[in-house]
Formats: sequence, C-alpha cells, structure tokens
Amino acid sequence: MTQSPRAPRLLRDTERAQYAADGYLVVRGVLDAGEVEALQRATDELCALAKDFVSDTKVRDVFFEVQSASGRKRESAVEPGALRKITGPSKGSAVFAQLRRDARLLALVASSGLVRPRVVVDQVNLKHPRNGTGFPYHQDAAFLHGDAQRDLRAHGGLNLVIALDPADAENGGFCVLGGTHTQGLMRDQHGYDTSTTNEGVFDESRKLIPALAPGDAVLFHPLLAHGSGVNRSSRRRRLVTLWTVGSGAPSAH
Ligand SMILES: O=C(O)CCC(=O)C(=O)O
Repeated sequence: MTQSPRAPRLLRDTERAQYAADGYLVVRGVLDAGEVEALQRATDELCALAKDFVSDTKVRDVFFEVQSASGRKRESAVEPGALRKITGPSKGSAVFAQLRRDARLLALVASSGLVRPRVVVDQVNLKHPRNGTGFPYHQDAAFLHGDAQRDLRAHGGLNLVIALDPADAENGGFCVLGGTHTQGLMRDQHGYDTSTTNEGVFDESRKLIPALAPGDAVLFHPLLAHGSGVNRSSRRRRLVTLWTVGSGAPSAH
C-alpha cells in the first residue's frame, strides 16, 4: 500500500498573531523522525569529508567553517574536523537539496503570509560538545545580499531553524530576543566578532531559549535579534537554518 504524503502543517490565526507580536514561533515536529534521520546522516557524510580540516575550507561550493578555540573565523580548528558551520550543504548533499525544495516546509512558511517563498540560504550549525562556541546576537536581514536582499525588502522573509539534536540552554540552544523585530535593522553587524556575545546591543528583556526536540523548528522574522551560547555539555547540538524570502506582495490572512 502506498502511503499518502503527510499534509502540510499550516499556521493557525492565533499562531500568526503570536509570530507578529513576538517575532518568532516554536513549531513542534515540522520534520518527522525519518526526515530528521536522513538529515543527520547527510550531515555525518558532509562532516566525514571535512574530517581532516584544520582551517576553513570550501569543497564543491560547500563552505566548511572550523570550530576555533575563540569562535572566530579564519583561525585554526580546535582539532582536525571540528566544525562550527556548514554553509550551503544543499550544494553537496541531495538530502539537503531536497530540503530546500520541500513542499511541506514551503507551505508552512507560506501560511505566515509570505507569497511563493524560496529558500535563499541553507546552513547547518554544529555545536561541538564542550568547545562549541556561541553566536553573538544579530539580525539575519543584515547578511542578505543582491536579489535576496531586494526580495526581502520588497516581499518580506521568514527564517527558520530546525533542530537535529535535542537543544537547550546547556548545549547552546538557539536563543531569541522576543519583540526586537519591531526595532529596525542595526546597521553595524558585519564586522562583529564571533567570539563575543553582543550583549547589551538589543533589548534582552524577552529573551528565551526554547527547548527543542529533533524535528522541532523556530520560525523567526529576519529582523529578530537572536544568537546562542556556548556548548558546555557533552552533547552535540546540530541545527539546520533556512532563510526564505517571498516573491510577491505579502498576502493578508
Ligand atoms: O546555531 C545557532 O545557535 C545560531 C544560529 C544563528 O544565529 C544563525 O545561523 O544565524
């Protein structure tokens, strides 16, 4: 018997209202166990390619950023193959390429009001046990360029992270600063030092680190300030990030 595809998970009115107010929304189980496993395996395969890397390296347009002791880019890895981030895994993995086109995920994003969303950035952030460093607070909208930046401004965008491992405050879980999406874009973010936390720059009064299970997602506004802390635990913490932009006037739901 052939299985019918799972119906997309769409946002309800109350969730859209919550997203608009907070600038983020936690959505549980956007990927099922099989989908998470396929992405975990695909991540392992990419990591195997990088097992001897001691510095940041590009392979077939996939960029492997190593985990340095300070967390800064362009410094040596704490050990061969220790990675902080893989940018563009879809360029080296069919499973990640499929995720970029995933109709259920794009329908979820579209249900926020974004018209014909497309993914413009895909990444995996790996937070190594014990020496995985944090991500300073920042707004992703500051890091888009060219057509993607144009479409973000014209049609809006929505970013999401999807947990591949259980994530919480102990292992450097994803951290959102609720409400900061209403405060505009802070210009000066490119030169930021990834060994710092950028504390005190954005309003941290509504800070939250949601505990995530594999397959859970956080949807967030491209202007929402977010980041994460160091991984002090013995558990790794991998998450996928997808940035989307719309391609038509946002629809009113
Ligand atoms: O992986 C994290 O904890 C933070 C990710 C992030 O902020 C980003 O990729 O923009």
